[in-house]
Amino acid sequence: MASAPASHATSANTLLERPFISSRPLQSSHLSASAIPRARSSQALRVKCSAAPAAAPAKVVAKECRVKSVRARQIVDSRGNPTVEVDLVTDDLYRSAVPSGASTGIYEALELRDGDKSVYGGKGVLNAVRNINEVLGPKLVGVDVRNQADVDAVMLEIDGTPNKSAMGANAILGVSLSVCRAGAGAKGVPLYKHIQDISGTKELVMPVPAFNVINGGSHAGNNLAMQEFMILPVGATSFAEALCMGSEVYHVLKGIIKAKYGQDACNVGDEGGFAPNVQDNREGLVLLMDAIEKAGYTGKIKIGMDVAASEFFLKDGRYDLNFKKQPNDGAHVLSAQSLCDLYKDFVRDFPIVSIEDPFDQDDWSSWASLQSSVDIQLVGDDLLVTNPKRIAEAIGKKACNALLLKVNQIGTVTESIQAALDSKAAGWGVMVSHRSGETEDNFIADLSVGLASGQIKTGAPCRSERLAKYNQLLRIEEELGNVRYAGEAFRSP
Ligand code: 2PG
Ligand code: MG
Repeated sequence: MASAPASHATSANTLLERPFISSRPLQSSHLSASAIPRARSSQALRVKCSAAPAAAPAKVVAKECRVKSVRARQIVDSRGNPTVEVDLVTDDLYRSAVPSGASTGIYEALELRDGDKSVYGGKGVLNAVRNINEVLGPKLVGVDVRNQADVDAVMLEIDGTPNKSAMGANAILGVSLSVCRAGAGAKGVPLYKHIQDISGTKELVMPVPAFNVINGGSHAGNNLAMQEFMILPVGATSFAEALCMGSEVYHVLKGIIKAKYGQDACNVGDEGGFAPNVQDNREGLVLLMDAIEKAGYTGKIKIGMDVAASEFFLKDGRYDLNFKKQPNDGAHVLSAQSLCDLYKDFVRDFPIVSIEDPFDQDDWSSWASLQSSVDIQLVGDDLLVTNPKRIAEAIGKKACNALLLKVNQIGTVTESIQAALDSKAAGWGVMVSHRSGETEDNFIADLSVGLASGQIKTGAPCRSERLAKYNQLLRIEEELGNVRYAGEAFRSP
């Protein structure tokens, strides 16, 4: 386990004396080394935690803003694999848990696993837990949780690596999420409101949910190569109505799949979608169309896909749409150009509004070629890994026009917000996303509202680790009352 160099204590300690500046939108400099606060006059800067921040609503119940303790433990996620949970205490307890992907991008920040094959198949996270309990946690005792960017910068400095491999992105993220929750608690505002403040978002907006109702790729034991077949109720008038529409289509789809392929085709994949054993990806789209029509929502529900093409990219630059059968006869291997043509056919024949990861994470020219020939949303997931540097590269190369925002790909709340802001500034869409391995943590629901991302994908309307997020969105919509639903404007709400 890595231990923190002595000099890092200075940065954490100066944070104890840093004034809280309310509603301070993030700047790109927040995570540079120069952004780490320097010691100033020790008297004047000490924060009064009982004082309400200037921009807070009148009814604020300001709470303790200093970290008293940070304690992590190993828990188990929706796939039965260990993950990190963090309890951060000020005068309340703020608990967060870290998600985990299966179709992970090679440029993601490092998820620290113990690797001891005799325990949890090597997937234990006890080293990440220890890094929190023995290194990060003790350094953060006394810091002001309202200064999210500064706290995250201190953790980055302690880690000291470009991909968070010393502490583990799972360790850093668990703490970062809890700091954000505690920041909201200290200000006496809901989490989405705190996120709105620190991101400088003008108006809160309810996102369009992208329900992943047919699972393939690395998330399901069927023959489908493409990973996610999603329905987006853009014609709803509220999030609650969108959830109702999604749930109704989901159940109609179940009936169609049962009638066509039998009962066992209704088993669900990692994200709660059905996993019928079909080979042809077009068939997945036809099933969605049938279900949407039978449920009476033609025109009101559009289609999205996550191809997760990095999973079936071959060394020779082609794509194997039968990658789950090994060895195979190569009959389903396509050139990048043929795959591009297939997408264009799909877009012509179906109401597809969004395609994620249509090509491999390094196949930049194929991305740019598709982007220049279709009008729909092209979402970078493995391509961008929620990393402001990869986003800048993609903007320059005109490779895509939307960000998939996954907090654990980058590892801090601050960098996640920065990724969203950079993407919006480029005129892109932003889809907040879960991981295929999830927990009951619902942070991303508040994140999507607080950032006004306009879109969220967090699986099918089925399985509690998915519904934890959708149900939180119902609560937020109820609490806000007269709030706008992104609807057709989901790409630029
Ligand atoms: C994706 C995600 C979430 P995973 O590819 O978008 O749906 O899957 O978490 O396995 O990367
Ligand atoms: Mg993806």
